[in-house]
Amino acid sequence: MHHHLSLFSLATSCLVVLTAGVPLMPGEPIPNEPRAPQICRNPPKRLEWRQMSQSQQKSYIDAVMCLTMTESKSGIARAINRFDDHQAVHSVQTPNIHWVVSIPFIRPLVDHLGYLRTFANTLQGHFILWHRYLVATYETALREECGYEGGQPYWDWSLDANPHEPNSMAAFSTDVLGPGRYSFGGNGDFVAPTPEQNPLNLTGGTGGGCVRDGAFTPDRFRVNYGPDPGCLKRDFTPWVLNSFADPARVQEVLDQPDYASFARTIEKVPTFDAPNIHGGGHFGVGGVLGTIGNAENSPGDPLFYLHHGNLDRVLWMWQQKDPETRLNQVGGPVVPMDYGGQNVTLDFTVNLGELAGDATLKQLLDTQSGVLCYTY
Ligand SMILES: [Cu+2]
Repeated sequence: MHHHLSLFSLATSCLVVLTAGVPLMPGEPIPNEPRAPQICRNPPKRLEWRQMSQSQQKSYIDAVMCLTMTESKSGIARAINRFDDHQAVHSVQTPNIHWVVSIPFIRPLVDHLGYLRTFANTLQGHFILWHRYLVATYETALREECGYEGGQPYWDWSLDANPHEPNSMAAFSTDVLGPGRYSFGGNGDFVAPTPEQNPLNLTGGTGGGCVRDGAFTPDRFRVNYGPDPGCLKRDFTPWVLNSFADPARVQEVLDQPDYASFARTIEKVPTFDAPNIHGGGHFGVGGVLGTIGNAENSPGDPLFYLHHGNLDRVLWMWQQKDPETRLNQVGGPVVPMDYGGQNVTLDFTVNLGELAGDATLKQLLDTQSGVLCYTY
């Protein structure tokens, strides 16, 4: 059974918002009440997948499977279970839904680049902090609803990328993407994409079909949400992973002097000519046809949370270099790529629909603010 928002509860939450005086952006979904302040005690420590013991890896995979067997509560149509919920919230919060319809100059840009459609809250100042909140909310669901006791793992792809051998498949042959029952599995069978499926003309894909090994094979796991329900798909694209996940690209991000430039360098510009660490995990693993490279629905691949977990760790490491400043600083455009336009501020509010309370960017800067509670 699905949960549905009644008109009454919509009206009630709207009333709460108006009473609280929170400004509503045009086209924004109706916010929830802010999460009650909590104190962060015993923050779980997030580990690289290969730092975890086999039993820790098993308990993580078991908890993800548990989410897929727990009833949805996002209220989003076609989200069947709690795993789907997080994918669905990512999917509905795309820039085209939020902004493009009402901002004419962005429309031709999006239609031309295609890429902008690809990721929720992308190329905006709040991109990395919105994703921090999504990953942390998923981690909380694993812990509170599925008995997982650890932190959200991450995949440090910079350990595996080899920029000097762009065609090497070695980065895909580690224990992260291994074939074992408690690994994330490998490539899909080769499928040649049609031109319509590949508007950005990404070359070098080696897969495209269903994942045949690891924990998320078709007999155990199904992508329910999005335009392509069915098996989990991968389309390993080695040149993208090897160049985009290059340790030098990570260092370039860590060397940025302020939040706005940090945020911009993580994503760069929407083209494959500009290697950027965000695109590395998505297009290196997902290519043209893989789930994690797909449109709004990249969180349909459980590996999404390890990829974004690592991006979040890069943010955390950058913040640790100057916490006094960097736990109190945001920037970057409200509108995708609108550099020079309105910037996000510390009290800019983001939401995850019904999955969690609304949060300000200030609350999301600190991984132990109480709204968040984890460490690396
Ligand atoms: Cu992403």
